[in-house]
Amino acid sequence: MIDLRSDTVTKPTPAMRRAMAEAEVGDDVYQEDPTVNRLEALAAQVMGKEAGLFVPTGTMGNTIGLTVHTQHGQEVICEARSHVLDWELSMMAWFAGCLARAIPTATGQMRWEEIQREIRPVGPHAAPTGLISVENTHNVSGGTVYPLEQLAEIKRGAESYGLAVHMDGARFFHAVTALNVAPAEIAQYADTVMFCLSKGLGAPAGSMLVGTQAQMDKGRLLRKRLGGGMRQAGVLAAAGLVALEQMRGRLGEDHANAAYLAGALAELPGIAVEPYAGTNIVFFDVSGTGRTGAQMAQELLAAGVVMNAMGPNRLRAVTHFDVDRAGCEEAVGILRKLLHN
Ligand code: TLP
Repeated sequence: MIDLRSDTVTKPTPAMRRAMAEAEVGDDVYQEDPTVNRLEALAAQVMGKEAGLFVPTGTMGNTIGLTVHTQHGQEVICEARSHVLDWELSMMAWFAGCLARAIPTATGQMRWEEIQREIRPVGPHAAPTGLISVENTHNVSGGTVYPLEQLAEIKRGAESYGLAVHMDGARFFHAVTALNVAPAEIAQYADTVMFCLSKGLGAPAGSMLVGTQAQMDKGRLLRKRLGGGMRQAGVLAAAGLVALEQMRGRLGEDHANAAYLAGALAELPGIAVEPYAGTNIVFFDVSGTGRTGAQMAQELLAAGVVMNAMGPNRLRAVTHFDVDRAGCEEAVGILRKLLHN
C-alpha cells in the first residue's frame, strides 16, 4: 500500500524506537519526567518562547491554546476552513465556550483588514472578540504558508486591540522549511503556537504548545482537566525529541515529492491539480474523469494507493518519509493506468 492519506500515518523511525525503549521516565503530572521536561524545554528554545507543554494531540494543543486566551462567551476569529473550526468537533464551543467568527479566504491566510472588520464593538449586543487563531500551514487550502509580513501585520494589529494570536502550526516546520527561516522568526508573530510531532516529523504521538510560562502553567491545568495528564509520558517524549532534533531537516524531501506529484498528476487526463503551495500537500479535482472523489479513492485503494477524498470531487495527497520518490512515481503510474482503462 502506498499511503498518501496523511503524514499522520508515519511510523516511528528505528532511532525513535530505541530512544523510547531507553527513555528515562517519571510521573509527568508531578512534572518529574526528565524526558518530557527536556522536550518541553527544547520546544520552547527552538520556538523562542518561555515554556512548552507536551500534549497527546494537536487537537488538545489547540483546545488548550484557545482556552488559555479566552473566556466563555467570546468569539475566536479564524479562517472559514480552518482545522479548529471544521475538524475538531466544535471544541471551541464545547471546551472554550466560544463561538467562531469565520473569515473566508481564497488560500487560507487572513489579512489584518479582514480581521479588523470582524472585531466586535464593545456594547450590549455583540460577543466580545477573545482571540485570533491562524493556521500555518493551512491544511485544506493545500498546505499554504503565511507570508511573514502578513503575520507581522496581524500580530501588530492584534496587539493594538489587546488581543492574542494563537497559531495552529500542526505543520509548522513545513512552513519553516518552505520559507527557509528560523522557527522563532515565524513563532514571534503568535503568542502561543501548537505544532505536531506526530505528522511530518514522524513521532508516534504528541504535539507541543509553546508560549509564556504563565500560559503554560494555566495550560497544564487545562491539560489535566481534559484527561491529558499522561504520567510516564517520557516514552513518547523520547520519540518527540528525536522528531524535533533529527527530522526537521529532511522535510524538504517531502516538499520535493509533493512538487513532483503536483506536476505529474497535472498531466493525467481529467485531473485538475490545485495550485501547489510549496509544502507537502497536493489537492486535485477528479470531476473531469467522470468519477466522484469517493469513487476515485475507492478505485485507487483497490489498486494499492490510499488517498483521502476531501469534498465531493477533491482528493488529497500528503507526502511524508514513509513514501519515497519511487513510491510517488508508482502512485502516479497506478492512477494513470486506472484512467486509461
Ligand atoms: N489533521 C489531520 C486530519 O484531522 C484532517 C490530517 O490528516 O491532516 N491542525 C491541523 C492543521 C491539522 O491538520 C490537524 C490534523 C490537527 C490540527 C489535529 O491534530 P491531531 O490529529 O493530532 O489532533
